[in-house]
Amino acid sequence: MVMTNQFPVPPPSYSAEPPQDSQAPTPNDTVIAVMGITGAGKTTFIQQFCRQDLNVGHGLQSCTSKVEIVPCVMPNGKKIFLIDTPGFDDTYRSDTDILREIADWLVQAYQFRVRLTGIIYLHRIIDVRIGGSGMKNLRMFRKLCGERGLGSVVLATTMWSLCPAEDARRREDQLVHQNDLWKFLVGHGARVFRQDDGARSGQKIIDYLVNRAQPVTLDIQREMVDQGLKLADTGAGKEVHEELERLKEKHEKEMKEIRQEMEEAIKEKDEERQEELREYRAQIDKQMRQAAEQTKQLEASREQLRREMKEQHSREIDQLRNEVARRQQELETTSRENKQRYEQLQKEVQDYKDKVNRSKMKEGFYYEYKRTCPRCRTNWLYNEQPSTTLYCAVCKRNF
Ligand SMILES: Nc1nc2c(ncn2[C@@H]2O[C@H](COP(=O)(O)OP(=O)(O)OP(=O)(O)O)[C@@H](O)[C@H]2O)c(=O)[nH]1
Ligand SMILES: [Mg+2]
Repeated sequence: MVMTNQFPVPPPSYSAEPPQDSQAPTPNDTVIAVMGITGAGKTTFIQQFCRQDLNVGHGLQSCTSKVEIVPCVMPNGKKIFLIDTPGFDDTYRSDTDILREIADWLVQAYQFRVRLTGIIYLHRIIDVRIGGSGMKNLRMFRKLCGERGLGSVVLATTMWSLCPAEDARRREDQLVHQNDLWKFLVGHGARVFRQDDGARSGQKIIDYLVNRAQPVTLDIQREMVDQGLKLADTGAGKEVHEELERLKEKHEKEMKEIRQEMEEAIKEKDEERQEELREYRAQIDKQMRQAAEQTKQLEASREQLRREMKEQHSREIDQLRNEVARRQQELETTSRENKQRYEQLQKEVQDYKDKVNRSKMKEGFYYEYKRTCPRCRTNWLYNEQPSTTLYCAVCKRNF
């Protein structure tokens, strides 16, 4: 069972919402968040423990688009909660959306005194270099966590079976020793593991965090709850905000170029070029409006964020409920139609059986052939057409 963000025991000092799901994490539970770039293997990692089908991606697009709370029972019977998170640079959602989703969950958890036992940051060892997306995820991860909680962080590499061991070891070494990669995190207490043996290596990671048992408060939780900062003023928020500013500058530059090119196209009476530029301008205009909307959304305080996320989640839950209702209806219609078809087929089978019987009854009639002995005039009856010769038992001779 996958839950949405709900917490059961509101602490007296906060005006949080009432509990809605008794299975949601409580302050005494072990809760571990799994983060990393899209396709790093977060959902696969979690699926190994929870014995249920989660949404594992098989294409190039991002798969997990929401924070999902997955209760898992470990082989030793201990129940823990693993938190699946969407990566930044998602195919379908903006970084602002992802940050709002993650920040809202973390802030709520902190308000309900549910603290993370640890965070696992996954990285694909098959990646030859860490591209823009990987760097962004790493930066966001650092900003969300801050320095103080890094002792409860595990940096783990996945997909060892997909590349030569020598290459993998070299890349791992580079990750650990390169300044802009994991060096800082490792230097502040993060531990490096290999997720190279499915549930077994995964279990070692979980055991390490559980045994360490040092719940962590992340920077984003301190910033938004203890310091009352708006999302845009948190470290992670600033990171996204800066990128939106860079995007804005890029858009403005593009608009300026479009205007210049448009003037030339008008001068040259180049209608085709003008049309192309109009379409391009409409596209940039749309992107500018979306970026402005995202900048506005970053301005949310934690209360405002909670309100908006609550509305968003309740819309999403409504949509999911509608989907359930639609499929339920389809199931009932199919089952009704199948029942009708079943009954119809049953009737047809019976009809055919009756026909067989009736046909057999047709064959059940017999015709009596009567032949008379030409000599003694005795009448003889036959079920089947008698042969041309007639034997008369009275005369004891053939005719
Ligand atoms: N060989 C191998 N494949 C893996 C491993 N981990 C994940 N995969 C595969 O990688 C693909 C992506 O895995 P996911 O678990 O969906 O990745 P994710 O991090 O949840 O991705 P998003 O939900 O998009 O953020 C899937 O096809 C998995 O089967 C691993 O350790 N080894
Ligand atoms: Mg996933």
